[in-house]
Amino acid sequence: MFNLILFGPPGSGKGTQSEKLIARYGLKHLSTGDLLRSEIANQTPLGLEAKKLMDQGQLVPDEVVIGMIRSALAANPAAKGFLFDGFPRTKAQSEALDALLTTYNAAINVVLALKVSEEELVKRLLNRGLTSGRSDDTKEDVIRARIAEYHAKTSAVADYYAQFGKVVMIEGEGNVEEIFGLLCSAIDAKKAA
Ligand code: B4P
Repeated sequence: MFNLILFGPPGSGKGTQSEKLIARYGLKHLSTGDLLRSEIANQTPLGLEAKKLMDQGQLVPDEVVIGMIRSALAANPAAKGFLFDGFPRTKAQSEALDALLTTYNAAINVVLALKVSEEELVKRLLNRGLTSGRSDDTKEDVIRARIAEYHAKTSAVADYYAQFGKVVMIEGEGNVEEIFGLLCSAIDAKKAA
């Protein structure tokens, strides 16, 4: 199995690049943001609770997202690898993911961390908010709160994986194809190592 984490702040291109990477490498895409939005669309109790937090730019509790990932791994026994998009977002989620993968005799092979300036993030997300129907993309104060959550809780994920030498920083500003090329080069180098 080849498992990768696409890491970065909100709006850094994780969702955009994930679509292209899964097509190239045949990985199963697991996006906790997409899983949560599907719960919201189905108006499940979990979705209704998650929406309140997401609309304020806050993270959903660790137990909830870890449970979703546990189920998704169990539901895809034939996957040749996973691309984790937007997960893990806290150190506790990182440790839980490592423990879960160990039960499948697997591990995270690489963490690709997209680097984008805060002004560019805000610009992209407000722009997406014009068409996406995502309520967390329409208000600048909510977008800034998401970025603050990222600095407070999520940037620790990169530190956690850096201690195992698994993090590769990728310049996340530029055109989508150029950035995709940088990501592919990093994956190919890791696979060849
Ligand atoms: P997510 O769904 O993960 O979304 P995101 O971080 O906002 O965006 P992403 O990074 O995927 O967007 P992309 O750049 O592709 O999270 C939403 C919320 O769910 C969180 O705030 C949280 O509340 C909750 N949540 C999710 N996972 C959780 C977890 N593990 N634990 C707790 N809570 C969790 O796209 C952004 C825009 O940029 C697009 O319009 C795109 O077209 C554009 N773009 C992309 N690349 C570009 C480029 N190179 N140049 C210009 N524009 C670009």
